[in-house]
Parts: sequence; structure tokens; C-alpha cells
Amino acid sequence: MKPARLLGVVALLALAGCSQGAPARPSAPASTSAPSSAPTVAPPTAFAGGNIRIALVRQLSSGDYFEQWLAGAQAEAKALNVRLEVSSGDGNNDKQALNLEQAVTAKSDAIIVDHGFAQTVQPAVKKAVTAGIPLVAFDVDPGSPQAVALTQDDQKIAEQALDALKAGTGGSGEVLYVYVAGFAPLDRRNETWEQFKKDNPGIKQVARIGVVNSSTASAVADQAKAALQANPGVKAIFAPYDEFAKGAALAVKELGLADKIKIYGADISTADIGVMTAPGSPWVATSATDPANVGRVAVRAAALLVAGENVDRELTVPPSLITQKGLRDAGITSVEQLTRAFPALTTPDVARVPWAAS
Ligand code: SR1
Repeated sequence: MKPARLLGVVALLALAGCSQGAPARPSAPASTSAPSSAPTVAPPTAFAGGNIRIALVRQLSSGDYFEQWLAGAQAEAKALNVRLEVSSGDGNNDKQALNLEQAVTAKSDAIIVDHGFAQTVQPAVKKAVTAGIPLVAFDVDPGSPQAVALTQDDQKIAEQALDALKAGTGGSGEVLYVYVAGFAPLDRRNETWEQFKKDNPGIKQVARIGVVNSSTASAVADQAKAALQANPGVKAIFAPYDEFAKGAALAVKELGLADKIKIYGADISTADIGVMTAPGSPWVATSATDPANVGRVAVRAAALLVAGENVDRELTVPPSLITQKGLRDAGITSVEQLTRAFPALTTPDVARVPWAAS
């Protein structure tokens, strides 16, 4: 992208409501690409041989968000010369708990737990902590104060999307809500939604749908079609997870309602940008972090713990509001372009590793 156009991109995104509007830094790298600033100290000797093993124990692995997150985690592991040993429960909580037990038994140098339900992961988290294994929990309550809890700012994610919904609807009208209870980030976003409804009595939730599985978007599309046919007055959909928003967009398009119903979502990926910017797309706004950046933060935090460095027990990555108009006006077609144009999506100071470039 030419520099003049790039500056236009940043301005347009800022105008579009990107709340993390840092000044333009056209040369900022995409979050999975090589870091750019020099390290300030030498790496601990334990990291020299490439023998540090960090277990990444995931509940879910399918879908854009989880794939990008893993790519970021792997890139950071490579940069830090650590081995990332990845397992996934594929949506099965018992399998994830078993994988976590195995990571403890295998004496991993550190463990990252990615999503999961508190009741199924906390017993094994406790065993890890008792065994002295440093642990980072992303989007799941570890239940142990010794563990580092990493989250995106879910309240902000919901607030940004709902501010856009309020502006788009004028603060009144029937809304279809997509939610599944039990996932910590969705539960936090739900708290904000509940408060939003109290603060905005003109907004009426007429139906709630939602499913999380290996084909979330198509399952949500089926549910959304039925809900929209049963509720012809709906003018907005709050779908705060990109697989939900993609499913909702499919339903609205297939029912030919894109000029009447707008979707306010969460998360971003290159595929999501394609959906949002497609002609006639109803998905008009999304509040998101860069998932690859969050994956990088998780690995950095785990590496710092292995090195005996201090890490805040709560780490939060802030989101930005990204609008359909901003993306279209700037001609953005990929997350790489988005992160280059909008450096606040990359957070090198969250769990900064002093011996690594950032
Ligand atoms: C099923 S939970 C999905 C959410 O997890 C991450 O926090 C992403 O933001 C996604 O929306």
C-alpha cells in the first residue's frame, strides 16, 4: 500500500470508531511477522538450547479466531526458541482436562490453557500449580491466584459493538441475540449486553440463539433463519463472536433482508473482512483484537514465567472497533493490512520479553 493511502486508511479507521487510535506508524509489522525493536538483555541460558517446552492445552481449535491465535503463538514460540506442544480438546471438555493432566505429568516447563470451562480445567490447574509449573490461562478462570489470567477486554468488546448498534438503530428496535453460556469471554460480553438492555429500554431482545461446535457458523445460520422468520420486526443482530456473526450474515443474506437488518459482531479475520466488505453485507461493525497478537502475548507470558520474571497476574488485551465503512473506504482486504494500518492492534508492551526483539 502506498504511504499516502496508508495514512488515509488510519484516518478512516479512526473516523470509523477505532477507539485504540494510536498515531499512524506505516512501517509497523503485522503481528505474525518478525518483530522490529532490539532486545535489551541476553536470553536466559535455559532458552539457548531450544529445550524449553510449553504445553498449549486448547479447548477449541477450529474457526478463524482459533487458527489465527495458534499462528501467533507458534510464531512467538519460534522467536523465543521454545517448543510449543499443542493439544486440542476439539470442544470436548473432558478431553481437554485429560490433555491438561498429561501436560502436568510430562513436567512441561510451562502450560497455557486456552479456553475451557472452569469446572473441568481448575482441578488440573491446581495440580500444575502444586507441581510448580507456571501457568497462563486464556479466556478461562484458572481458579488459582498463582496462575496468570489473560483476557481480551470483553466488556469493551461488547461496549464498542453495542455503541455501534445503538448508533445504527437509533437506540430502539427488535434485536436478535447470539450467545452460548459457559464460555468466559461470551459470559463477560453477556453481562455488558444485559446492562445495555437496562440502559436502553427501547432495545428489545426478541429471541436468543446460539451454538458452539465444529461448524458454529452454519449451525447459527440455520438457527438465525428460523428466528428471523418468526420475528419479522428484527432490525439488528448482536453476535459477539465472529463465527456467530458469519452465520447471522449468511442467514440475513439468504432471506434477502440485508437492507433491513444489520449485524454487530466481535473478532476479525481475513475471511471476516471478506464477509464484511462483500457487496450488500449486513455485518457493519465488529470489535476485535488481533488474535495472532493475543497468541503471542500468551507465549511471551509463559516464557517470562519460565525465566522467573515477574508477570502481572491479570493481562488484558484491548480491542478496536472496525467498521464495514472503514474497511471498504480504506480498501483493506486482510488482517495483515489491518494490523499494518492500525498498530494499536499489536501490543508489544503486554508481557514484553526483555531478551527478545519486539
Ligand atoms: C466460544 S468463545 C469465542 C470467543 O473466544 C475468544 O475470546 C474470541 O474473541 C471469540 O469471540
